[in-house]
Amino acid sequence: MTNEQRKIVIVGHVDHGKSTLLGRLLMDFGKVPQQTIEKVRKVCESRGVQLEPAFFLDAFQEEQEQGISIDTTRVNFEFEGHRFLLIDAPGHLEFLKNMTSGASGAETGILVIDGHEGIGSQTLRHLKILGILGVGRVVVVVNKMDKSGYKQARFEEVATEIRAHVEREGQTCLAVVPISALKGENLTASCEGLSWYAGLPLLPQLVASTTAVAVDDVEAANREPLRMVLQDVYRFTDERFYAGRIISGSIAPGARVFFSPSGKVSTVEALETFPPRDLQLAVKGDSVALRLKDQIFVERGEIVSLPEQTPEVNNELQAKLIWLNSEPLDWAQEYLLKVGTQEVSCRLEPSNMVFQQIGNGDFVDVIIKAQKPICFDRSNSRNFGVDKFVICTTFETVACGSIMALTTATPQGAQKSKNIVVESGFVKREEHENRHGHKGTVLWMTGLSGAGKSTLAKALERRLFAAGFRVQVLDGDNLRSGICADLGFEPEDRAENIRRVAHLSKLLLNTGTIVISACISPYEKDRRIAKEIIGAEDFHELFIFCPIEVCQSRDPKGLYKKATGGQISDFSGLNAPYQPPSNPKLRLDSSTMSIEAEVDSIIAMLQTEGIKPPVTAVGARGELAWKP
Ligand code: ADX
Repeated sequence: MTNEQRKIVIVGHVDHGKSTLLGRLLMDFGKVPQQTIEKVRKVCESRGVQLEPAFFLDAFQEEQEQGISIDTTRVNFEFEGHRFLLIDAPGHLEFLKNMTSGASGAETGILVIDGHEGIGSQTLRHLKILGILGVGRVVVVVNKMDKSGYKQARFEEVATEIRAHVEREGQTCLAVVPISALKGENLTASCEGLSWYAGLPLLPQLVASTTAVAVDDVEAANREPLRMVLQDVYRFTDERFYAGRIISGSIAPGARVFFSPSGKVSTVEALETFPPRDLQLAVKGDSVALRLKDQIFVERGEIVSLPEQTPEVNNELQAKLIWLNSEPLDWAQEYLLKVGTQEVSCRLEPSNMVFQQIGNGDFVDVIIKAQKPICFDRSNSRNFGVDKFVICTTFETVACGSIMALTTATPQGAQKSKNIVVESGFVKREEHENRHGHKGTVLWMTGLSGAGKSTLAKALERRLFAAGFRVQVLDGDNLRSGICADLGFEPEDRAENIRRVAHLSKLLLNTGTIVISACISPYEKDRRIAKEIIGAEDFHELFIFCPIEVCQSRDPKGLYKKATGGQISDFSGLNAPYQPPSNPKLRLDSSTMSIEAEVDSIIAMLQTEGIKPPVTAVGARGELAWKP
């Protein structure tokens, strides 16, 4: 039997048939003993009621109350060898209050709508619940098609309307499927009434739209980024113990750990537990205390991660929030923001700047302005870490939600003078490109200091130059001795550095040049802004990877030595974050690849992007230098 399953969250009003659908799936495909089904059937008969799928679910709930453990909020079933776990997400406030405690781990959600009644405020509420749970992909089920006479026009009407709503919420509508849960129609196969429907029935559609993940795959869980929330630091005699709970990934003695937001680093010497036992690996859910090689000063609230997979740090975040208090949200009030074990004062601002009244149970997109930087992860399909939060007053929890993204100051927003009129009509990029006989583009390298960005940039520049390309390297150190000489290494200065490099890249790109930018660019947010400035089509992110130990042993400029000796603060990878790109165009490991092989991979990538060297006056391209 496969050890994989597909996790799906299901939302929708009970009256719209969510229970009927869950009951039906449990009855038809669940691993429920026949005798249990028979028992329920008999009870129904004795009471003179017909066995309806929803009732079947209720009967289980009753049994559950009597101590038989069938959890109706997590329905397991199997269809054609595919295992499913449907997680029921109720719409009530109690459930939503608890949601910050754990992630569903589901990427896809099912939204059940009564096709007869159509979309109501409840439907939109359920859609927003999916949003807040970080479930971005939705399969909509239009139920009770039997009741609405299997009318195609009615279905299309509901489908068009719901697709628009899903998009407006920033989610993806994977499919809209007409069904009758009561009759079990179009779950596995179409039926006569729905012969006009061209799509897949619900279960094959779910197989097609979702990916199976291994159940209890310890290795996979270990591959998740480490996130440990620090609860306390205990001192016994001379030693400090850093106690907390692991909410993602795993940790073992010998691991190098990074504390955010303080930026402190150390190595784990041992994992201590109470009562004491010999623990060589602590995983998600474990509460442990770390004994570290160094006695570092950090406080409750910090997040422990690996140095190459740090959480983000910012004091402004964008979030989806549900208000959970009878007192409406007060936009002028100061609240307490809690993320993991971090607590910080904050104010809320509506993302759309429309300060409307937000009452109990209302959803709203907000910008959270915290008084000091906090660490967090973004809520996404694989929501692994510190991506949920609660908002409190001194007395109670008043809201909870998911962190969606960082706020980015738009380039226009950063403009000081309002009296600027942008000129147009200059020689166009295509004209430059036509003259030079090749296209321009930007190769944006990112990686730790000492990873080999500058070395690779020089070798690549040579090869491209020999092949006849116009090429320009923008090297971090060199720019910082000129155009960026006023900047340091605090997050704000790095952001400004990267903004300038991005604008320089864009200017050069407009002359049809191949731009090679070689800056650490450690923050994902800054690289994202660079991508926006340059344009996604021309922004090729190259992750020049190298284990920090190797960078440290290379230490070409002696900076690692200085940083570990305490002479440099904010040093990327040591006492300042390096956030590796999650989806780079190329990842080159400079600790295992030769420079030639790295250049070859970049050239091969450019070739697949349709970038060719120019034809020279004698009619040949600079192919020799160009071919990988
Ligand atoms: S970035 O973070 O803003 O992209 P950039 O690439 O321009 O950095 O500059 C990094 C270079 O500055 C490094 O190669 C290193 O030589 C030097 N440097 C000096 N201090 C630091 C520091 N605190 N962190 C990182 N690099 C530093």
